Parts: sequence; structure tokens; C-alpha cells
Amino acid sequence: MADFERLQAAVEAGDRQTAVDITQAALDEGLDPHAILEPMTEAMGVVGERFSRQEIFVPEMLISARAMKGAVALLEPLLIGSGHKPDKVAVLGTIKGDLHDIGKNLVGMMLKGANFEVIDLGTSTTAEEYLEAARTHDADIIGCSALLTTTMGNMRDVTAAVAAAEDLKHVRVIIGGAPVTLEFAIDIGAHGWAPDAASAVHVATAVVEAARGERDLEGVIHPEALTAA
Ligand code: B1M
Repeated sequence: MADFERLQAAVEAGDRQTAVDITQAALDEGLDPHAILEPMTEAMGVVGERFSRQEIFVPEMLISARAMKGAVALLEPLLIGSGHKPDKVAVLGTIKGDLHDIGKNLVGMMLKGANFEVIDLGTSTTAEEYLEAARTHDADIIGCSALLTTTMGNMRDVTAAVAAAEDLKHVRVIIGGAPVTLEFAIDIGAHGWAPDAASAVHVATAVVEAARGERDLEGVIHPEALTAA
């Protein structure tokens, strides 16, 4: 049996090798990669709480992040799947001023699994970089991730720039990340918001299909998350 408690503890402790070993064992058992992700995501929540209480500091957060990334690398091929045939393009990045990328990377993997070509701009991405990439790659979606309340407001630069660009009327802006709410998404004029990577895929797919006139938005998971289309 996969030991998810030990997996969570390993990520909390920043024990990369143990996290990788337990993840491999869980995969060998045939467990669902999404289920394997859960204890690791839980661990990052605990790490964040410890950081807030000043029981740990940035280096410890960093080694926990490295442990999770090491284990997630094993899950990546399964999250993407084998029949990857891109028919939609997403430009993805963490917003300017923000270096957190684990959540953004998970969103990217799951979008690939849903037949998106993903152009990953990395972290601290400016509005200009998103728009330039959207034009270069003829993107359907711009996806912005934010983990910091101090810089999440920079996402407004992206929605404003897309709204002002005559040639990007077909591009939909989807936002997410721990502090990002539906209310904030509505406030900045994003087309969609999602609380986690799996629902980001549903929202992204729905708004692209709606923009292409292929569907209406009924029946979408988290339909309330769709602020415009
Ligand atoms: Co930082 N950090 N961090 N950190 N860090 C948080 C975010 C924090 C909440 C911790 C805390 O205080 N409790 C806090 C922010 C507080 C605030 O803004 N109010 C914080 C802080 C303060 C900081 C620094 C300022 C610390 C400092 O230097 N004093 C600094 C900032 C650096 C910078 O970015 N400029 C900093 C640095 C770091 C590390 C570099 C050490 C490291 C990041 C390493 C990396 O990512 N490569 C780190 C970490 C690891 C965290 C915590 C512990 C974990 C984040 C994470 O990976 N979670 C975090 C605490 C927490 O989140 N509870 C914390 C796991 C991941 C799977 O979840 O990213 O939420 P998440 O993604 C989810 C959803 O949010 C959603 O789907 C994902 C999967 O389901 N989602 C989307 C994400 N993006 C989406 C996009 C979408 C849709 C859904 O559409 C496009």
C-alpha cells in the first residue's frame, strides 16, 4: 500500500529522495497520479502555515518545493497522457513579481493532457511577455498564476492589455492561484477563474470552445467560475 502519510511528511521535511521513492512505489501499484498529488499539495499547505508562524523560513519552503517538484516529475507523463494531440494553444506563466511555479506547472501539465499546446513563460511574467507570446503562438488562452497577494494585482495589466488589443479579441484570460478569488477575477475582467489545476482545464476548454462558437457554457464544471465568454 502506498504510504501517503509518509509522502506528505517527506515533502514537509524536504526529503526529496523519500518523496520520489514513495511516488514511484505508488505509481508501480497503479495508483491514480491525481491521488498521489493530494498529500503533496497538503504538505505545501502545512509548510505555508509553518512559515506564517515563523517556525520555518524561506530555505525550508524551498527544499519542500524541490521535494515536491522531484516527485511531480514522475507524475508528469501520466498527467499529460499518451494521446497528446494539441488543438488549442495556451500561454501560461506566473505573474510579474512572483516566483512560485508548482501550481502553474501542474496547470500546464493538465492542460497538455487536455490537448492544449502549452507555451510556458515561467515565472515573473510581464503583460508584454504574455501578449507577445499570445501573438507569436496564436494563442487561445492566456493563463496567469499568482500566489502572492502583493503582486496578484499585476494580473490586471494582462486583462487590460488584452482588452485593449484589437488583434487579440479571441484570446481568453484565465487566472488562478491560492489567493485569487472569483470576485477578483470578475473585478479585473478575466474571462475565467479556477481554484485548482483540474478545474482550470474545464474552464479553459469551455471558454475556448465558446469563443470558437462550438458550445455554450452550460454544463461546465464550476460554471459560476466563468465570468465572461
Ligand atoms: Co512562498 N509564499 N514566498 N515560497 N510559498 C506562500 C505563497 C505563502 C502563502 C506562505 C505563507 O506565508 N503562508 C506566502 C504568501 C503570503 C501572501 O501573499 N499573502 C509566501 C511568501 C510570503 C513568500 C515570500 C515573500 C517569502 C519571503 O521571501 N519572505 C517569497 C516570495 C518570492 C517571490 O515569489 N517573489 C516566497 C518564496 C517561496 C519559495 C521560492 C521558497 C517557494 C516557491 C518555490 C517554487 O514554487 N518553485 C515557496 C513556497 C513553496 C510556498 C508555499 C509553502 C507553497 C506553494 C505551493 O507550491 N503550493 C506557499 C504556501 C501555500 O500556498 N499555502 C507559499 C502547492 C501548489 C500545488 O499549490 O500553487 O496554490 P498552488 O496551486 C494550485 C492552485 O492555487 C491552482 O492550481 C494549483 C494546483 O491545484 N492554481 C491555478 C495555481 N495557479 C493557477 C492558475 C490557474 C488556475 C488555477 O489558471 C491559469
